[in-house]
Amino acid sequence: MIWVMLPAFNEELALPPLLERIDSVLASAQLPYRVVVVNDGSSDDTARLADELKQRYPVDTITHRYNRGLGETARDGFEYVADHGSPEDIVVRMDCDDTHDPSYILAMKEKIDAGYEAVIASRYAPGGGQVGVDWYRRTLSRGANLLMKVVFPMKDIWEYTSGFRGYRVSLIQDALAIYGNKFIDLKGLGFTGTVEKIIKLKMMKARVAEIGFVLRYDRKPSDSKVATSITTMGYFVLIAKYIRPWGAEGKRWQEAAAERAKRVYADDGTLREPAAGAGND
Ligand SMILES: Nc1nc2c(ncn2[C@@H]2O[C@H](COP(=O)(O)OP(=O)(O)O)[C@@H](O)[C@H]2O)c(=O)[nH]1
Ligand SMILES: [Mg+2]
Repeated sequence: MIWVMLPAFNEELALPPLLERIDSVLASAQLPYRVVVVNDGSSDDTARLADELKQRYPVDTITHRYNRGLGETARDGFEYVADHGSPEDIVVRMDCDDTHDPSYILAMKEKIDAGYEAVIASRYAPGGGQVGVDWYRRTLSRGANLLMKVVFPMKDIWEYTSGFRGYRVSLIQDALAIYGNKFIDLKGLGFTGTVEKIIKLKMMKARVAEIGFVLRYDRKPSDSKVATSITTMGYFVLIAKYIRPWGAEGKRWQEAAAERAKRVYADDGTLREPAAGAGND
């Protein structure tokens, strides 16, 4: 099963065409799927449309009465999939603004089937790029990603900030077992939680791959909801907190993460199948 998780804040224009595209990609590949729309206190028609779309597509909804921001929205979506999914399922989190082409889900699945636990759709990987992003945001984003690469080096990973990623559900289940409510801890800081997640998965020694992806910002029908200044500040908080996880909690995380890596990976670094995800119930 493929779970597609969509954080949605005032996405009435993008949601219906995006669901149609997701269905056309996954149904024609004959992959069973469910979409989880996490409506984050939208003041437009997102809630009504999401309910209506349930009649045509396999959709579950989670609703925040008030806007809580992307961190809490993603957290609730991941917890939902961890609770309702099986360890061998895949969860893909993508933006709900129709700038992420769902056909990349197939390439993500291929990587996960080949033994990776997380796959990042990356503008900076071969074949990647972006259309319609202005010079200021391109530069800011490139700078932030290079900074993250220096501070939190990960082999072959160049895009730490991408919101378009796929994961084995067992990885998310294990991450929640280790970090609990602190899996995404930096909540009110714009998109910081997206980077935090990959840092925490890195601590678990998860095998992470990138695939080239073209961000189609020119397709975005609504304004951006990202506050770049808050997110930039968030990255510095992230560095201070996680360059070396501190204290008793940091030590406990590192031990649990290392124990998990030993359980899930064989000595040659490949996943032990099908044991991944077992043992956390
Ligand atoms: N920024 C922001 N995005 C939210 C919030 N709640 C949900 N989202 C969703 O998070 C995703 C990322 O936001 P988006 O506007 O696409 O950012 P951008 O593409 O980087 O400019 C979209 O799917 C939003 O609908 C929120 O409170 N703030
Ligand atoms: Mg977006």
